[in-house]
Amino acid sequence: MSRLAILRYPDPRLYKKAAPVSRVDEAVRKLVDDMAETMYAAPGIGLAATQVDVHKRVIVIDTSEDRSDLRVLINPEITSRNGVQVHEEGCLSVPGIYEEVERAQVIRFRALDREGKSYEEDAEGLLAVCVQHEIDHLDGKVFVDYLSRLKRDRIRARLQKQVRKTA
Ligand code: GNR
Ligand code: NI
Repeated sequence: MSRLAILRYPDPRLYKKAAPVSRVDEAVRKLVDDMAETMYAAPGIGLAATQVDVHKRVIVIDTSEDRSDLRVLINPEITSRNGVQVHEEGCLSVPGIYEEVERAQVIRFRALDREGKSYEEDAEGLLAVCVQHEIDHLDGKVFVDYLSRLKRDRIRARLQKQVRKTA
C-alpha cells in the first residue's frame, strides 16, 4: 500500500466531476487500499478519490472511535434524505478550517463495496454528514462552497499564505 498526496483548496482539480467506476477490478481495489492508508495516516474520517487527484467515484469512510470500521463506497447514490442537522465540518483538503454546514440528518444510500457487490445502508449523524461531504467531493464540491463569499475568500487567502510559507 502507499500513501497518496492530498490536494489542497483552492486547487482547481478539486472542482472536477468524478466518473463512475465501470468495473471493480484489482486497480480499483488498489486505489481503495491506498486511499484507506492515506485516510488513516492523515488522520481523517473519510476520503474521496478526487482529493488524491483520481477522478473516479470512489470513497472510503471510517467514523468509528477505534478506526476498525472501514466503509468503501463505489458509485454511491443517496436514495433518500430526511431532516436537517448542522455539524462543524473540516476537510483534509482545507486544513485547519472548521465551519458549520447544514446537511440532511438521515440518509439512505446505495453503493458498491470493495468486491463490487451492491449494498444499501441507512446513515444518520456524523456518518450521514461524512457520506454527503464525500459525495460532494466526487461532484467537484468542497464544504467551503456552502459558506458566504466573505468567509470563503478569507479561507482562500489564509491557505494561499500557508502554501507560500511551505513552498
Ligand atoms: O476527517 C474529516 N473530518 C470531518 C469532520 C466533519 C465533517 C466531515 C469530515 S470529512 C474529513 C475528511 C475529508 O476531508 N474528507 O473529504
Ligand atoms: Ni473533505
